Amino acid sequence: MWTLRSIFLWMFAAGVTYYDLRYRKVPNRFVLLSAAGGFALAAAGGWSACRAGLCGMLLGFALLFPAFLLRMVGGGDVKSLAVIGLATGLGGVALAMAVGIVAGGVVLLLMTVLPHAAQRVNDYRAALVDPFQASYQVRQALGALAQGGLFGVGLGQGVQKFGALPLVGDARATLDALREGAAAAKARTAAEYGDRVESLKAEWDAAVDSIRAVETPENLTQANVIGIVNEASGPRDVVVCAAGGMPGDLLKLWRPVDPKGYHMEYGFSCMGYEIAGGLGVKMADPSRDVFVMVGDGSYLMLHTEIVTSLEEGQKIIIVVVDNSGYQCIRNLQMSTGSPSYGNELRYRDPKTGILDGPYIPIDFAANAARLGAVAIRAET
Ligand SMILES: Cc1ncc(C[n+]2csc(CCOP(=O)(O)OP(=O)(O)O)c2C)c(N)n1
Ligand SMILES: [Mg+2]
Repeated sequence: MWTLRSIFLWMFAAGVTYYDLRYRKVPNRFVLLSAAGGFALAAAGGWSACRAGLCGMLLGFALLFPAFLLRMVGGGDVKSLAVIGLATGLGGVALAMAVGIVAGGVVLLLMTVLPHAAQRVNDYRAALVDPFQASYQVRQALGALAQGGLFGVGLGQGVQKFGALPLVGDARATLDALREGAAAAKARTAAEYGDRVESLKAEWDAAVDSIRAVETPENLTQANVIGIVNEASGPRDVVVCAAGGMPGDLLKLWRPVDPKGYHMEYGFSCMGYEIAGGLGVKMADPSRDVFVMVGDGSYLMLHTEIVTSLEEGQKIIIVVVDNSGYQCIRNLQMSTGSPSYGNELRYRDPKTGILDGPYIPIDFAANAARLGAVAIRAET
């Protein structure tokens, strides 16, 4: 039968269950509010009910407090039994305690006969302490739920990455908030971590220097060209690139100074973007020199915006690195077990019937000059 008291007890039990599962603790505010409700229920029954309630509360507290001191139960358990006692008196506490013991016994029994289930419970409990090892999945699941309510943020829209805390928000606003928060908290990188980053950076800088250094001027590598162009550019100038082997090499070897000095179309890595994109970059800020780094393959795909740049009177500096074809794709092709085929700019050999004749000597400087550009050929 529904009485005020039973409704109160059910609501209290639901609240405790919710807080315990969600936050693993029962907040004091909730306990105090419930205690006030329990006391009101007792007081409504007159002085004797009030006395019974207070006795129930004391008994509830006394029964579990030693177990709390022995770390067998949590503080929330003690407080909850005290509130139940307040609302129900001595008999209610005894009943709640008996039910609790039986339920605990059943759980213990289940954990003994189903050890893998027990393992999962332990993993869940450990998830916040040790997010890796066996608790990894649980931690990830909690992360997935964290921002999206009970159903998470949705299939395929997870925000967690290995070893990271998920955070959803507008990237710029979130970074600002993090920066302010870190400054307010006076957060500092651990000294050992900073030292490690510094030594790795020094190691990397030395590697870049040696890879960029020209050893055989008559046979420049792409890395050499990147180094030479980088040295020739000013700190505010912009390098533009999109496809081929160059973006990967630029990422490793170019040293940008200005935040706007490095413009890569590496979302789609679309061949042909380079010169047209470089013109756009130049028009966006004519005060900067723009260095378009482009492979011969990409140049062949789209170079006619040279004419547009002349039309618009916008100077762009185009550096074509000619290696006779789609060499990065040829590398991929051969690294997956295929013989070299169709990726180099070669004549078809009538004897073999395939494109394995001599390289086609393409005069890119002449091509650009014929379009009206000032063209310089670097013989290497
Ligand atoms: C429009 C377009 N088609 C095809 C590709 C695939 N693709 C990526 S790099 C590349 C070859 C680029 O040749 P090149 O510009 O000479 O650079 P290299 O590989 O020689 O460094 C190809 C075909 C692409 N990225 N974009
Ligand atoms: Mg090429």
